[in-house]
This record gives sequence, C-alpha cells and structure tokens, in this order.
Amino acid sequence: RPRALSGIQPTAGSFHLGNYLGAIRQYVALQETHDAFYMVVDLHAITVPQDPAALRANTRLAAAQLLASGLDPDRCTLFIQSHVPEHAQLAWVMNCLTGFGEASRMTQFKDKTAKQGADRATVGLFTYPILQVADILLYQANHVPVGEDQRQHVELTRDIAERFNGRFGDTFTIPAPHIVKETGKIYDLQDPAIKMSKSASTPKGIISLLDEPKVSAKKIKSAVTDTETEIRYDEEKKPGVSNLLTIYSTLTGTTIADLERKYEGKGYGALKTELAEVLVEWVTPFRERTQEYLADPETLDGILARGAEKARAVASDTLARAYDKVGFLPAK
Ligand code: AQP
Repeated sequence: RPRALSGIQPTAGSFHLGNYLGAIRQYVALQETHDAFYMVVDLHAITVPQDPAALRANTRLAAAQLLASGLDPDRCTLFIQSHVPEHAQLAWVMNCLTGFGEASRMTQFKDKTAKQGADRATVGLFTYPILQVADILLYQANHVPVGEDQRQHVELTRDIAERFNGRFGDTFTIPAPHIVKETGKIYDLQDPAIKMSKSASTPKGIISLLDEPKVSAKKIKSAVTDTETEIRYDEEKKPGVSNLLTIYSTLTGTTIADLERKYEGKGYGALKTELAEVLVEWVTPFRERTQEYLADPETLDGILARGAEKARAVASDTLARAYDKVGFLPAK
C-alpha cells in the first residue's frame, strides 16, 4: 500500500468547512487505499502565541473532530505531533539543508506576515514549512492530502528530499501532493476572492463546524453572490455562486451539472436555503460525534497513545537512517 501523511492545526478550536472539504474528506478516503498517518500538529501551532490550557484542550478537540469526520483508528494512524519527538529532530537536519532564500520564497509566510510585518513574526513561523518537510519525509509518504494553499510546501519537500538523496544516497520517498481540484480551495463566504481561513477578517465568511447549526445556516443565507440571478458554475464571473455549488455538490454527492439543472429558473434564495439545510444535516451529527469523543477522554487518549506508538515505530526507523547518512556517530 502507498503511504499517506497529513497534519492539521489545533489552533482555532473548531475546524472550518474549508479544512473539511479541502483536506479531511481526503484523509477519510485515503485510509481505505493507503497506509495513512494523520496528526494534530501542535508543534506547528506554537509558531504563533498560544495559551497553554487552550492549546491542550484544542488538541484533544481536534483529534475528536477528526474521529467524528470518519477517521477510524483501525484503518489509519492518528496521533499528536509532539508525541513523536522525531519530527523536531529530523526538522533540524532539514533546516540545515534548506537555503535561506529558498525558505524566504514561501508565499504563506509572506501572506501571514504581510499585515504585521516580518520582524514581528517568530523564526518558528518562518521555518515551519521545513518542519513540514520532516513531517512528510519521516513516514516515507507517497501522497500528501492537503488544500491548494499547501502545494508550495509539498513542492519544497520534494526538492529537499531530492537534495538529501542526491547528497547522501537514496533515503527518502519523493512525495506528491494529493489535491482534489474541485475542493482544493474553498472560498470565504463574504469575499469569494480569498480562501476560507481561520484568520479571515470577519467570522461571517467562515463556517466553523462546531458552531450552532443555525449560525452556520445564517452565514450560508447571507453569503455574497452577484447581481445576476442565474445559478451557474463560473469561477471567474460568479465566484460566490460557484463556491456555494461546490460546497453543495461535495456534501451531497450531486454533480454541479445536476444542481444547475435543479435550480434552473430559481433564485439564489432557493439555492442558499436548501444548501443551509444540507449543511445543518451534515454538521448536526458531526457535532454530536465530536462531543461523544470528548466526553470519554480515556478512550480518546488511548487512541492517541496507540497512534503515537505506531507512528514512532516508523519515524524512529527513518530518523536513524537519516542520522546515519549525514554522518552522526551512533550513541552506544
Ligand atoms: N479554504 C480552504 N480550502 C481548502 N482547503 C483548505 N485548508 C485550509 N483552508 C482551506 C486545508 O486544511 C488543512 C489544514 O489546515 P491547517 O489547519 O494546517 O491550517 P491552515 O492552512 O493554516 O488553515 P487556515 O484556516 O487557512 O489558517 P490560516 O488562516 O492560518 O492560513 C490544510 O491541508 C489546508 O490546505
């Protein structure tokens, strides 16, 4: 079986619909075809300041949401990044193989620091793509299910893996991004020119999966569309409507063409009302399942402990090989 690896940050508390449609749905699908490793990336979370108690609670909450989304601990390995110290250890080696200029070209860092200025950012935020390189390579992952915004980081991972293999001999599998074209970028409901993101300027544009369903329904109903009336998929001319069609299509398994037919001659109001219903039907059991996992922390922690053990078995083997290749004297 090919390997898959991906990670998700615990920082916002609730995942948003972009996280689910862009990434988590693919995690669930790939556990059927891949030897899949998924982690809550708490090391990445501290690249920006975190309240310790909130981080701890949100880490459990993230794991509960992944399980509620359909990850099955018998079919995949689910763990917390900091439970596997090899991530930080391999990251150092990868830091020493990455050019400063190369790291400086990462657009996410530029975007994230555009407002506050790069000097106010931590070095951790700057080097986080390199930690991601280590995350992926430790598991010899073939495929990395992510949203479009992460493509550049997977490309960086491929470059560094090739560099390491070229310099020290074949060690790492070269990974490929697994990005689903239709859902790789879900857009903000208030500004369909930008991606739905936890750091959006207004919460009205983001569907947080753990919000009261009626709050989410309201956000769908007040999504920005355009001044026409026709319900048609056209990313360029009708980005708002197209985004709603993508969400609708993915949550129901109906093709966009069928939706266009269904809503022929009907107004945006009908589309939004029915999509709001679809969403409420999906998030209601999701929220319940998340609460069930949270209500039983012993079971949840047991799943995470088993996951960390399985992950460490693979990660420690890869780290030992990498350490040996770079010339570190083995500890006796
Ligand atoms: N809008 C999106 N559409 C599709 N996929 C998305 N992802 C995020 N936003 C969208 C994917 O979700 C996965 C987990 O993301 P993350 O928790 O690592 O954090 P992120 O990319 O930093 O998420 P945000 O909300 O977009 O946060 P900020 O505002 O900090 O940038 C990833 O696979 C990501 O691609």
